[in-house]
Amino acid sequence: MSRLFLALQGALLSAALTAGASAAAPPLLPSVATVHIKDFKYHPPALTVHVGERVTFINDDDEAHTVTATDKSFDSEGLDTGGTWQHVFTKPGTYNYFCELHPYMKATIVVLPAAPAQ
Ligand SMILES: [Cu+2]
Repeated sequence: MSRLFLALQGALLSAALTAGASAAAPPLLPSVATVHIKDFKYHPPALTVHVGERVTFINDDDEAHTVTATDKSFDSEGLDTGGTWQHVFTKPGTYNYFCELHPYMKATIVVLPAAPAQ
């Protein structure tokens, strides 16, 4: 095998690896709850977590959706089919959120103060 051929092969391989890496979804971190978006609804529509806890959102619909706080404190931006987004809640409160693409889609997350250490 010529030196040129080997160099070309290496370049192609690294290009393929780079393309694969950018196409893959980021790995999900551990979370206390998962909200599924299905049939233009958030499931569950009401959820309670504690400060510092992470929530996962998964779009199971064929349509794109967003997870957007009415107070704009968080925004997933567009999630395609199978798209995931994770958010850690850092302040207690009641967070109403909706889908920017379908504003009639609404749900709530209540964030309680951090759970006491066990
Ligand atoms: Cu939507």
